[in-house]
Amino acid sequence: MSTGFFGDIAKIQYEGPDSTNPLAYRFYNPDEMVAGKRMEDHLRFAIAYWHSFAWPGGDPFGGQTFDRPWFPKAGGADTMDLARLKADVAFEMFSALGTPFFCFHDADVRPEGDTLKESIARLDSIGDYFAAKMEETGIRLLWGTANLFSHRRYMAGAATNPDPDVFAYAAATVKSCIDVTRRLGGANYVLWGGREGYETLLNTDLKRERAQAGRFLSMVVEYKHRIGFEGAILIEPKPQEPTKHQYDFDVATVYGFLKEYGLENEVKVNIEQGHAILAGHSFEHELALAASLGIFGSIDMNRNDYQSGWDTDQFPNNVPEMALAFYEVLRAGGFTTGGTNFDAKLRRQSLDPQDLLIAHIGGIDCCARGLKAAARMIEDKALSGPLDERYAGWNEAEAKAMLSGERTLEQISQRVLSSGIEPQPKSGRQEYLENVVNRYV
Ligand code: XUL
Ligand code: CO
Repeated sequence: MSTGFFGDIAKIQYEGPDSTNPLAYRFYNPDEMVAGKRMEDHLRFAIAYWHSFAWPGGDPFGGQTFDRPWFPKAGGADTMDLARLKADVAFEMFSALGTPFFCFHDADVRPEGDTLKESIARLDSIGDYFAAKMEETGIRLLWGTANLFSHRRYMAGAATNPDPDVFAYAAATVKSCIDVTRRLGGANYVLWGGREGYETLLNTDLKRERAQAGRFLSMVVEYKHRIGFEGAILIEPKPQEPTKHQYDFDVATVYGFLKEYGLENEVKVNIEQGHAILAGHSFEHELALAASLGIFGSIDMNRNDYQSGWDTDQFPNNVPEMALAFYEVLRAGGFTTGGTNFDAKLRRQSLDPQDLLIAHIGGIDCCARGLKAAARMIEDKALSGPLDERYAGWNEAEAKAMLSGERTLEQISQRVLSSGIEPQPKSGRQEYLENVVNRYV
């Protein structure tokens, strides 16, 4: 039985690029083959529970703007009945959009209990409720995660808290979230360290806190193996916000951290577009680096405002950016356990139920266009051809010998001096390449 929240909605259909129907896909056609694979299997879209169903529309200057039937009434209690209504509406939206996956934090889906025991019992009960809906609709869980940042107990961090009781509470919470993720067949488990960082070194022992984080992550990995959870463990880098300095700043920092604790073959990254921007990188830089380090896992899709300097979590609407992002995803061999999670929220004035659908439809179409452009660039070797040419000198025997360890610095010096090598600068052709990309988008 429908909740009626979205009115009379039917499943969103693909109508092609000429459609002007705001409730239709113009580019996302799940069964269409792109580079040998169905579009749905390439993109593996997921809807983030928190932004669409748990966030009330607040900002630092004002509270709730959204009026949702599953939000507690002013002064009223949050209840399991409301949590189930929220789940009913969420699955109605997943089904209408035809997106194959969803993602959630514990705190998104159940009201906090008076004790951890009660919170976990509620999470397990909603887990059962999800299981029935997943069975009925075929919708799957891309990843589960724990909210270790909203409650005041986490104000000084979770794993990196100066208080070992908070570390323990966070460990017990993560265990419960991995358990429910495994029970629901989740493809991954994510750790985003929103408060794993610090505001000031005046009250922070950085070395100790990083070691705490290392032990915490090691325990998560050990537990995963002990219970036979087959999903990937993913860290989601972010440089700051809410903390001033976050320990898992970007992909490179996370890789160094994983190496330090011997976890580089156990843990991958969930890269978010907006977090990459906050770190002063482009999304494609973070994707390419993760792929080159062998830790590319999944993506959180959104767009940040380029002026405000905040994590604005807007729906993606820039096709050239998506084309370059999916170009890196395809070059990395595509997703295995990962997918494209819309970690994106409406603007707080977008009050209507339809706004939720329209935002996701636009974001999905933008990614689909980007993917198709990326696949064509790869097929035509539009960028890889010129790239191969640029590095062609390295195919020569002498060049190979320099990299393989067969030459010493002295031998190379001798060859350069005796043959009088004078390197000839060649154009990097950036504008030409930018024009090539624009042909495809
Ligand atoms: C916060 C963020 C989180 C993580 C999951 O910036 O991206 O929503 O994706 O905790
Ligand atoms: Co995210």
